[in-house]
Amino acid sequence: MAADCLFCKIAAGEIPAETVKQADEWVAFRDINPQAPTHILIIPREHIPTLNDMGPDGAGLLGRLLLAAKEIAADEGIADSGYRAVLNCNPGAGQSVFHIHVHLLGGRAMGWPPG
Ligand code: DGP
Repeated sequence: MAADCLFCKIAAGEIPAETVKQADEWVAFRDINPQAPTHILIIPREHIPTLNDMGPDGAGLLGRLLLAAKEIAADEGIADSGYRAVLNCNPGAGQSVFHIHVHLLGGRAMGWPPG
């Protein structure tokens, strides 16, 4: 756990969040500033600042985060209508919290390319 990390504190239960699902390795909770009717963040409990900090040994964890997004999309009723699972890396891509997280967004039509 990184002492000054917001998402480490959420994962540890030190800062409240609306948790929707969790497992040994990850926690999923609703985004405080939702960009779609469903907007959930899936974070590893382990502190990893960005995707750039992951090596080949992170492949399993990354896969399980995406599979968690798939399961939660089904729970939220957006699996068939469609959803997006995205991971922003570094400020140029919009990352503002430096503890990796998958955004699960759905419940509305989405454009491409993203802004
Ligand atoms: P990103 O910009 O990709 O790093 O996404 C960070 C997201 O985290 C952003 O959509 C807003 C969300 N967020 C920031 N602070 C909090 C918080 O305290 N609680 C919750 N639930 N979400 C937060």
